[in-house]
Amino acid sequence: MSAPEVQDYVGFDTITQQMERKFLKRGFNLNVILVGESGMGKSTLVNSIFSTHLVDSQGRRTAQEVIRKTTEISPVTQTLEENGVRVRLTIIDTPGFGDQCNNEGCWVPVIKYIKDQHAAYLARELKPFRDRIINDTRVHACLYFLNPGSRGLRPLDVEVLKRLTEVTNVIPVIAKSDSMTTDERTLFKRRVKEEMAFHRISVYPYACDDDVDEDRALNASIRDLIPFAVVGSEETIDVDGTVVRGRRHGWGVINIFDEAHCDFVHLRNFMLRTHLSDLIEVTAQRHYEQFRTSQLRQIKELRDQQSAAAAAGAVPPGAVVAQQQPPSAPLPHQPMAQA
Ligand SMILES: Nc1nc2c(ncn2[C@@H]2O[C@H](COP(=O)(O)OP(=O)(O)O)[C@@H](O)[C@H]2O)c(=O)[nH]1
Ligand SMILES: [Mg+2]
Repeated sequence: MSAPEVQDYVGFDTITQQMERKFLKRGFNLNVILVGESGMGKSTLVNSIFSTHLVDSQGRRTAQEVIRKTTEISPVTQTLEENGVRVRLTIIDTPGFGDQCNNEGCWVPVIKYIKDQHAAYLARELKPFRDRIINDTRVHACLYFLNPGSRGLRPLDVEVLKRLTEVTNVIPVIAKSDSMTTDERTLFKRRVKEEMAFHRISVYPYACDDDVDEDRALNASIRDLIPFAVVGSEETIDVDGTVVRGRRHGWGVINIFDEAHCDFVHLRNFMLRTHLSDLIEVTAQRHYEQFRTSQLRQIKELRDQQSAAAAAGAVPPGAVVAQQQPPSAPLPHQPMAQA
């Protein structure tokens, strides 16, 4: 009797295709928060980055704006599509940030919003019967707009950036950089880098995540560009028969896609082409993980205190019953009601 034919090829190398198919079917969420004074070109920049890929609920491409005037922290979700890949993009605008005479505490609602999303995710994760897929509203990136009129980081920027970098991936940009000369831009970038180093503000991408030489080289070139000097425009202009997206000045046209004019293309490639999945991954592994650990530790400490008090007979029996509940309800950071 002959031996059965041995099939050497098993086929587990198709795992990448299997994962890709699953990933494409599910799609994914990208949540970006905009922080900066009003009039800094936040909405214009976001529309410049994303608008050409917007599709409406029927799957049609639309040229509609992502977002316009804002009076409160307002997330707006749109669907983007490219070659069959769908991204649910949520832009969270923060209105008039730092516009007041007294800006003390103006960052509080922004930080609260970001932590609320972490808390909501944790609460859903800790439910006894978890949803198979948790809708991810965690903020993956914060575009922080620096005023081109300032000579570097203002005290308010330092305060806000210190707090923001603790909870999310911050990408600083110099707003309306067409208002600066190239020398001013270079000087501004250098100052901002020095000040961030001095105040120990670490923005995305983080040096500790440079796993392989390839990442190291790419991330070094990105760190060199940071803060990205951007120019936004929603207008297309005809320049000698070529249509460009840009801004017309008396002396000529700024083409926002021209690397010699600004860093717009670098920022867009960085966010969407090279670091999109890393932004999402780092959010889960670094920022959310830190939040989760601190929340669960606080819950444990609270329970230990209650147990100690109960053992000493200082807590009435009702309180001991509360302590036996699952940890989903008593999160120390309570999220706002979710839509
Ligand atoms: N010079 C210049 N003006 C810009 C730029 N981006 C936007 N603007 C203009 O600045 C004004 C405010 O822009 P907007 O995007 O609404 O600012 P937001 O309040 O930060 O969202 C508009 O008139 C824009 O046309 C830019 O990069 N350079
Ligand atoms: Mg706006």
